[in-house]
Amino acid sequence: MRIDVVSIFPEYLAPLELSLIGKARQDGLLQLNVHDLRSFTTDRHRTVDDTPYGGGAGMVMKPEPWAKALEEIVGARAGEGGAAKPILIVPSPAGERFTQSIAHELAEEEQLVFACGRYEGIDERVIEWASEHFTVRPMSLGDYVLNGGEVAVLAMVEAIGRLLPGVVGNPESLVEESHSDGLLEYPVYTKPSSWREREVPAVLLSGNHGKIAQWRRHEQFRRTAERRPDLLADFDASTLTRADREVFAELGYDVVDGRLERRVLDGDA
Ligand code: 6GU
Repeated sequence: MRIDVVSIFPEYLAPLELSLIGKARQDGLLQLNVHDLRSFTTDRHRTVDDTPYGGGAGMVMKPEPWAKALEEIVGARAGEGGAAKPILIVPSPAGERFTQSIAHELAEEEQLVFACGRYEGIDERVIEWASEHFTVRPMSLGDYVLNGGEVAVLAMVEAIGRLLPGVVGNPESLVEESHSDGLLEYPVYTKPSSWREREVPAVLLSGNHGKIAQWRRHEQFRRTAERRPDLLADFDASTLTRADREVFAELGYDVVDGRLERRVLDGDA
């Protein structure tokens, strides 16, 4: 996969040289280029922003440097022949929510381009114009505001990059993790089995792999109900075992038409 990132703070992306993603780059599994938006300006002050039409606080990123940067990035692909439109991801708190399922989708692409806005954002005409050359996807990490797209790009590139074949040493570790099956991950323990008067749950020392698998699954149910009950609305409950249903019943959920339904308790209404 090839990834291009455009930013006025290219140094912000330096952590992508470390750890698994850094190794993936060295191994040639991921080709990652970071571009300084200011190198696409033509004035002496290397201006990338200006005041907003219509007034208001803050500054808006000017269209010309963005067009030059994005043209150079797509232009570099001219002649590659038959390649699909690259995806242009525009990090923004006003974007679609980035999820594990979108990370999987994007990991299948040949090329991703990330356009890091700062200030109040990029002139909207850049987004319109770019859709001629790219599939544009405004993306948000969650419902809070960062100062710019760089930190969000670090998160998205790591989430996508670790899904590329060969990046994570043991691909099995991608299967049993939070959000891989619509549930949060179960708690984990290591030695010593007794630590500051706290014991590792006995089932994990039992050697009974069936029991261990069931305990872990039920811990996933408990955690998800406690921390992220919103995830349970999309959970496919049609294949739950009797023991599974009993755990959900304790947590206040019934299975109705293959879906989990929160039981209405007396006094809730
Ligand atoms: Cl992707 N960008 C910015 N600036 N703020 C955010 C975000 C992205 N996701 C959540 N907050």
